[in-house]
Amino acid sequence: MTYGQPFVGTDSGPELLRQAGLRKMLSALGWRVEDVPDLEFEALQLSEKSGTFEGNAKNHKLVGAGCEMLANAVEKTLKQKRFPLILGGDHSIGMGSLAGILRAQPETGVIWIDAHADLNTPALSESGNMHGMPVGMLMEGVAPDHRQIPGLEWLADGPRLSPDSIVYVGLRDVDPAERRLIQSLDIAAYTMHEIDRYGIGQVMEMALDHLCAKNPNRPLHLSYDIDAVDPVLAPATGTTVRGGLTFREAHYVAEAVAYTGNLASAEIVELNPSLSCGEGAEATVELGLQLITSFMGKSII
Ligand code: 5AB
Ligand code: MN
Ligand code: MN
Ligand code: MN
Repeated sequence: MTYGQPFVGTDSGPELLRQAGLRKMLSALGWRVEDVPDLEFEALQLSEKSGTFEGNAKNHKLVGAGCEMLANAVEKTLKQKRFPLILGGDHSIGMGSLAGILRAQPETGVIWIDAHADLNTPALSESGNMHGMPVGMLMEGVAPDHRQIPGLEWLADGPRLSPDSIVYVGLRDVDPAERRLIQSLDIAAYTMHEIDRYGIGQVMEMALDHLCAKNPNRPLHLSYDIDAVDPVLAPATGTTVRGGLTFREAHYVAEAVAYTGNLASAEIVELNPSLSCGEGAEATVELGLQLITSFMGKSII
């Protein structure tokens, strides 16, 4: 998926992670792996805005078609008691992942690691880029009427994410409308400021506690946007923001989530090797692979 944002190349993430040895690494950790082929949804024409909805959502038909396929695949995988490891692609795919997860396991808690809140909707977004909308499109009290948005009609009657079922870690570039929603809905957000103030250890403890205090066995979904990591370490992504997670902070987040034993699904998104030449691209893919290794359960000793 690249249609949720303006740059070409985000869709090569999965192939580069495979080439970098993802399958072998997962097998070495003890996973039995089925590598399903990439989802094909591009038979549709690139769409200009159609429908009567308020605001802007670029490529809504294509993004909607891809997300619908992903939602079905994720729901099926979870119902088979298997672990969907979702490779992006830009973060608009989060809509598909969340929709499928909520259908299979509505009690899921979501950990959103990102420089951005991705809480926009077509009416709120200034860019119209759908990679900034995956959380907003699924959240109770925020989501628009999907019946008005061609390509997204399938989302109209699905379960919604409750504002207390998500925690953000790593935020540092939040739009004014998103900030108002985070405040009014009282969403747990650990920005870079809290990470500086409390340290990543305490932040992850608070974040996981927020999701799991009432239900220690709650299934968790990790959505890892590589732009959460500092652009010095992860330059090959479309929306870099300075002042991000360090190498160890980025890994600590993944390790802390793995140590809960509750991780039920995960996605890594926004790798775009074509946006950085040579070493930067390779380093970003390598970092992505290492982060996957950490949240899929690599133990340090
Ligand atoms: B990403 C912005 N809030 O809506 C918007 O990379 C950026 O998936 C969205 O986190 C970034 O266009 C989306 C300005
Ligand atoms: Mn994102
Ligand atoms: Mn982001
Ligand atoms: Mn991005």
